[in-house]
Amino acid sequence: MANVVIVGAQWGDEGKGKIVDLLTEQADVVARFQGGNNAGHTLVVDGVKYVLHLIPSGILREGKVSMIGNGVVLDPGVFIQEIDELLALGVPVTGDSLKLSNRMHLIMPYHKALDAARESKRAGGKIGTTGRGIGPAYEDKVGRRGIRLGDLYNRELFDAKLQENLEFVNFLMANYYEGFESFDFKTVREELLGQAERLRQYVTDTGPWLNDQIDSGKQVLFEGAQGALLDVDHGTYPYVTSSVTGSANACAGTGVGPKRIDYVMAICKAYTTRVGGGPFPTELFDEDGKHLGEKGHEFGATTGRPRRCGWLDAVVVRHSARMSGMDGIALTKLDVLDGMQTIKVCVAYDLDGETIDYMPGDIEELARCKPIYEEFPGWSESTVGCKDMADLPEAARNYIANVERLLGAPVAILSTGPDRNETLIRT
Ligand code: 2SA
Ligand code: MG
Repeated sequence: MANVVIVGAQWGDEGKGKIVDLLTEQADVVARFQGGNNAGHTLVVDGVKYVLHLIPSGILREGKVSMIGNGVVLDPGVFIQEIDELLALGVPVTGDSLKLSNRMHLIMPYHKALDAARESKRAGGKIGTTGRGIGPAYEDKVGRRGIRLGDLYNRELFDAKLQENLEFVNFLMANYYEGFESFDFKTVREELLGQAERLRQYVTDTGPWLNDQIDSGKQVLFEGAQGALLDVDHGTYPYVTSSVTGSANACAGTGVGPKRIDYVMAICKAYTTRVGGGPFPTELFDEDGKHLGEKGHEFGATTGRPRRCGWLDAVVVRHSARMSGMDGIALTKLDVLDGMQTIKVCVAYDLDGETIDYMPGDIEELARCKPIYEEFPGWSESTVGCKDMADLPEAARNYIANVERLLGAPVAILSTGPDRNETLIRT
């Protein structure tokens, strides 16, 4: 009987989707609380592959309610397409199985243009955003000019907000960013109002609804997107996404209090990857890095970009444990390490000759950090599909015990392949 938050402990792509899918079995409601369609989960269920960007994977299980909370930013066009794809695969998506917060902010067509425009103007290091308009949509939210999903059902309010926003955006596009289109009020308005009709059946005030669910004894799984190091406050700023990715946002992003949360499960890949710019102390440029990328199929589910790969970094994961709490770890993609002679885990950094065991807040200091490793013997056997600790090679068990020691939390779940069944659950 527990409400569980799932968060990524690294830079995203830890394999959260699969673990969420697994834990959904015990949940009644699966709720997303931040991010938007910059997330992407690839799920394999009975050999059928599903790629989901916004809708919680709970939608694939009968009798579960999927909820998208106020903290998410919603691209209505992308969302409708996702619904249509699920319907085409025979997955029912109804007002009973899917709830969208009326307080959720919309990603407007101009947010996508602004995302590209901002990247084009950045001097020096590009963020390498997913280009989905996430940052500009959150900017407008915090700037108190954002358009919310519920606004679509109040024509006068919507028209007035759209008018005001377009005036500003078109001025910016014409006078500050060159080569970007301007937006026509009527075109944008009609597109949005058409989408509003498709979405109407799902929209509700999800905060009170979710609290009622919990009051009546229902169990909620809070599904985080991205990872701790992409957190706008505690991540590698400015190389982050524009939302709080830590577990605390499960509350703010859905409208429940912190005492409702019983357990935080951090998803951690047995190595590290990152997409986009920014420091990454354990990044590898050698054969080992190539092995991880190829064997791990490390390409972004959202943009298809190749991910940067490196060894597991315990300094990173301990940082995320501090900001999110970490009752248990789901260690994913262990099988990708199969066949490697030596496996390394970063345990501290060398910063200008000094050993430190934390992540510096200064991005330039972090960029100068050199990893200090502990090394563990690898194993040649395959761990794919392993369901019992006793069936794992001795060296793999030794590696896991050391991971627990270095990360400071128990490995509760071990993922040994992409399929729902390729999972080892420790009790
Ligand atoms: P944005 O588009 O403004 O959020 O981009 C800002 C930075 O955040 C990075 N970013 C990501 N990095 C890895 N995975 C992401 N999403 C996962 C996926 C989903 C997940 O599979 O696509 O794991 O939950 C993701 N989203 C944003 C981006 O590369 C920029 O560095
Ligand atoms: Mg992913």
